[in-house]
Amino acid sequence: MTSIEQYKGCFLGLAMGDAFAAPFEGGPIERLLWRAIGHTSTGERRFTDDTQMAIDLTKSFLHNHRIDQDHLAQQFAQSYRWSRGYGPSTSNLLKRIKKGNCWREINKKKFKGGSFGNGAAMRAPILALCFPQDTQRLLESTIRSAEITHAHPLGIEGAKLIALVTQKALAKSPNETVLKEMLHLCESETFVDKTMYCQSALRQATLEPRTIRIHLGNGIAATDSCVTAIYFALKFRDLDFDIMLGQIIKLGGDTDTIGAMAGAIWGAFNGSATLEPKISKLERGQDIISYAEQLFQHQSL
Ligand code: F2R
Ligand code: MG
Ligand code: MG
Ligand code: MG
Repeated sequence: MTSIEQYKGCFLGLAMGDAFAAPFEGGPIERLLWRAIGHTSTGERRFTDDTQMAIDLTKSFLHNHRIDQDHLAQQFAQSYRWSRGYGPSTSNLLKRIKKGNCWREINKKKFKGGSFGNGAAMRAPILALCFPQDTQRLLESTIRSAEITHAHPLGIEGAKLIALVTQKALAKSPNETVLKEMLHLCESETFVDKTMYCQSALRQATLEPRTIRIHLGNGIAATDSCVTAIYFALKFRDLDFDIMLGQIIKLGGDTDTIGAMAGAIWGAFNGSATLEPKISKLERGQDIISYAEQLFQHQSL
């Protein structure tokens, strides 16, 4: 039986992985900017687009009891602030929805077939909190959430993998079972290859950052970050959150998003006991706990 602590651990792990690794995302310019705007006026670490979209997804689900794409698109757009560090294509899309454009008419325009960034995957752990038991509903809802901003098949596939692994983490499934189910779900050669690499890497000592960058990736594309995050979460599932995040920070690249996805899965396995003492360092930490509690209570409706 999944516990309230696992729900809180999952949401806090996502927000803390995001906020605590955000200062290390990208190159020198991004890091300099985040140094200037990365704290609240009361000194907490600000979260980025990853957590904001997870909150939006939570609010929309709690309001509709399902994934209503039009409502969710409006929720994303109304929360948009440039200072959360959204990806360029998502940023453009949300600004246009805010001006009254319909998401269905513009979400495939910038890139033919839609974005394959990791923006749909970074909010996907929340869908496992919405649908902790029913895998088919989980995957259908993940597609509906992803389609708004990340209609490209690889953007959707990454999101489905993160949602599935979070659901398996809530059930405390063994790593081998998780990897088998991932392979069953994979549709593209890239995700199959990376999942198989992850499977063999988990049998070895922790890989060097350079090796992970080469074989699994550390970039903003779903194919360069989702399996990377899953590797960290499965490797560190019985170990310390801060040690895992330290390794993700050493990897560089899209640290906030790899931190958010790995953090959420880690928290779904381990619960919130070691994360809650750190909430005073996190922007809106108490709100994050409250959203996790509301999602937990929603299961019994
Ligand atoms: N944007 C950032 N980080 C930079 C700034 C961070 C700094 N802390 C600050 O605040 O200033 N992070 C965010 O972007 C990443 C991806 O998010 P998302 O929503 O997936 O972005 P987007 O724009 O949809 O896609 C990202 C880029 O990928 C390339 N791309 C995507 N689909 C493509 C396609 N079909 N064909 C060609 N290229 C494609 C484009 O370059 C997109 O701009 C997350 O890390 C989030 O945290
Ligand atoms: Mg971000
Ligand atoms: Mg298959
Ligand atoms: Mg990022």
